Amino acid sequence: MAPIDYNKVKLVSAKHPKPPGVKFTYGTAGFRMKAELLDSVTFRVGILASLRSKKLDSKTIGVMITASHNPEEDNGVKLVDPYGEMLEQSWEEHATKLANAESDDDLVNVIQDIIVNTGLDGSKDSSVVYARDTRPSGPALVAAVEDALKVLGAKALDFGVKTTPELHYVTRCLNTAGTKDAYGEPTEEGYFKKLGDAFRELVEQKPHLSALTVDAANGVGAPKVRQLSEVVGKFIDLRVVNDDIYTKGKLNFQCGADFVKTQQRAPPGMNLVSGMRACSLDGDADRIVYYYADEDGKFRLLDGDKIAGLAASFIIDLVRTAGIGDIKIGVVQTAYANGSSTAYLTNVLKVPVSCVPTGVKHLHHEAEKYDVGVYFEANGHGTVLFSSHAINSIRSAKGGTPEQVTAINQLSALTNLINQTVGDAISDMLFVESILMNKQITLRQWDEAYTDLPNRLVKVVVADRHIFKTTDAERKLVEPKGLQDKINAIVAPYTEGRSFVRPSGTEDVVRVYAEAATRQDCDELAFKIAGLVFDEAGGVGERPKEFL
Ligand code: NG1
Ligand code: ZN
Repeated sequence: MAPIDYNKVKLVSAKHPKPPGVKFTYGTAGFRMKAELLDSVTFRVGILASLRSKKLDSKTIGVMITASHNPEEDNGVKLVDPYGEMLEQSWEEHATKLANAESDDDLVNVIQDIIVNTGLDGSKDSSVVYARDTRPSGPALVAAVEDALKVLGAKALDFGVKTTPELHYVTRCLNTAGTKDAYGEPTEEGYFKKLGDAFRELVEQKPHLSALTVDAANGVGAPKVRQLSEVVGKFIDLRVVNDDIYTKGKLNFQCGADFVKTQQRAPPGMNLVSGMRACSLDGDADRIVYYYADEDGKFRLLDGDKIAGLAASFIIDLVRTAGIGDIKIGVVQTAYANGSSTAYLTNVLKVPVSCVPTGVKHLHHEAEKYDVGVYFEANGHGTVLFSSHAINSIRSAKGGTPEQVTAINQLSALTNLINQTVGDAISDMLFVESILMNKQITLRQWDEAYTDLPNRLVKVVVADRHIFKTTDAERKLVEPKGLQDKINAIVAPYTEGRSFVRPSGTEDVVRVYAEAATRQDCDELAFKIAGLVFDEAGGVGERPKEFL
């Protein structure tokens, strides 16, 4: 317990000067940009983490240094709240103000404003746990966080090189240790043990499947999947590729979940042949997509929507077999979900589906409204949340028949296998594998649930993406005025046509999404809308040739 020494804060802050003229925004994934611009930001996020901890009775706050699927030269930093959730929204504004304070004096003023506005006691103890992915810029940014924690006298817990979901996990474990909600051992061993035990429970009696090739995006997932293999290797043969975390320039380059999803092809060099089972993680291992080649060698993607469908159908069956009534199951998607997936969930599984704006926090909050809330972004980020009502019902359920007992045990194992804090590629992979093993189905059989509508995502570079304002979970533009009517007119003639436009929260671009009944129609629609946006809303540079 000591008051904040503002003179010391200024002295240390002088070693982490803000690059003049740069405007930082705490977006959907924290701060994210070229790593060379992030030193002052990361220092200040360290300060904010300590303040947040002081505000929350000295609970431990998490800081993750990663830029996920972005190129290697980027980095980013975000805060994790005590139970592993994303930073509370009202604090995003404090983060942005701190990051944009031009001078050391301004910084102190902003800190004092935050203290007054939030009514926190600056002399309280604080505790922060931090981790980073494998980016070369990571260690220097960690040092900036450590400088901040030192000057504020915060307890600093270095969790080392970890996946983003591991950091969320450990934050929750640290804050629930010794309570009735204890989430697990606050160590990496504890994380793997929790997943491994639950996975064993789900698949122990089941015949094994063929090997799974895991593209680790040359990122932190590579060593972690290998560690996982030591725990679950008896049940599943994991073959890690794109595991080079040391050669400069390889992270996320022509590999990883984002590459596979956006390019709709396997990473070059993988040699995906018919019969092979494969998946790709992203650079911080919080996203996963599956894929295979059909009999003709054609690439087939099983993205986040497909995972949501598989997960929901499995859980619905288990709840039914277990005979646990009064459990409301729902699925949460964004506008990027393929129209066929929404139709499958609604018409075949007959499960309620909500659509929310892009960004994990929106999905997470909506999923909390269900007893079992399945949420996935099409890009492969997602998880399943179990409410305390669901967990209590599962724990207290007593099965009569052997089928009932098995279903109850499996549901119980799922509550441990699935990361309740955030989408987690490693946990999701084990979840998918356990379903496939239980059902004894191939990727192709999983894929047969429904056929994706052809879809395309196009980026448009504009002078100011902030002029784009959306409504209806980002499916309609309100501004620039009149643009939505023009989009509607272009979409109208296309069979099963759908398109929407929104500003990206992580890149300085506007995204255009389109889907339609055929690949040709879909591409035509996407490039017509992209052309419209470019022409009418301040397109910058040369008009891309493919725009119509
Ligand atoms: P933006 O850049 O706001 O579209 C992207 C992804 C999101 C989410 C965030 C955070 C798409 C179309 N968008 O957001 O789903 O994952 O990054 O990483 O995939
Ligand atoms: Zn990620």
